[in-house]
Amino acid sequence: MQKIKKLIKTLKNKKRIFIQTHNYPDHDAVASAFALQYLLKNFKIESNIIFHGDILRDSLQKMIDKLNIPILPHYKYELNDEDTIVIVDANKKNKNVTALKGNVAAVIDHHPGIEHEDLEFCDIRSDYGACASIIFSYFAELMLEPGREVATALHTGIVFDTHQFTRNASPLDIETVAMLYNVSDVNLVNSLVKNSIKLDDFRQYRYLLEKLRVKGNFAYCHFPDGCNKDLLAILADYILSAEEIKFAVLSAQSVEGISFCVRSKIPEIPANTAVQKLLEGVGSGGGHLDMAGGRIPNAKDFDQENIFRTGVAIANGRVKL
Ligand SMILES: [Mn+2]
Repeated sequence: MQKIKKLIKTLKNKKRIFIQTHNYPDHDAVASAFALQYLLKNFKIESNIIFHGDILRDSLQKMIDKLNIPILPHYKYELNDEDTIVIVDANKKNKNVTALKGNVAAVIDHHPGIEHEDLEFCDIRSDYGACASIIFSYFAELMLEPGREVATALHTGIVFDTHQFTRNASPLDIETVAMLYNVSDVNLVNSLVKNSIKLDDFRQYRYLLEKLRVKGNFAYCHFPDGCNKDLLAILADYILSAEEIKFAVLSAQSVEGISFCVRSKIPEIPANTAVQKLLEGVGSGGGHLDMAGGRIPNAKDFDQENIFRTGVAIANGRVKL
């Protein structure tokens, strides 16, 4: 049976359905939820899009506003045990997905992960650079055309998540965008991509350039006054754009302790194992080979010097990963 037919069958007779993105959703997560909602509606299955956390980037808020994406914080609905949840762009039991009331029936994700046995539907394809590409494959299976808004959202999600086809992009993502290209509002996509930061963010850029510590091919900076998670990721990519830097770590004070963003350009230093080594005993983290995130829940356990020393040792190959 086609994947999508199975999902539709799973959701057909459920009472209330919620499509939940990962916490602090990004463009890909919101686009995936929006497109899935549209697809289900075609089969007379109503659903609501929910998330936990905040919409951090103005660029994402602009996408939501311009495309009229009906996404709301989960507390706006009173979820109960009879509700059904579909998680997109993340997996059940992930640290970045708040467990809500209701039963998680389905997961659609492109991050490496396990298929939890209690799920009625699970579609994990880690060879895709964006969850939006997986969602579009359902449209293709059904020969269903996404409308202009949905096509624009999917197109934006793929471009952002693959960092304009430079990160984990597969031919599948490129083929998807090629198919969406004639339907989507390309000017809007380009404008969302090009205007991804605000003038006010330059304060954090200045701080970074002044305080960045570099040793060999390793770079580290801590933001004691905090830095929003999305901007931290943008700054980490920015540092890595320097040819000499191969491995970069940024950390920032946050309400949840200390947040980490790790980037690597070399296979010998997988970002996901490096972050675990860096936070060993005091926190946790995970992600991809080239990008990862982590957290030390208790700020008291954070030792900036130790992070720098460990980072240098990893970069030198003195610490086995
Ligand atoms: Mn994604």
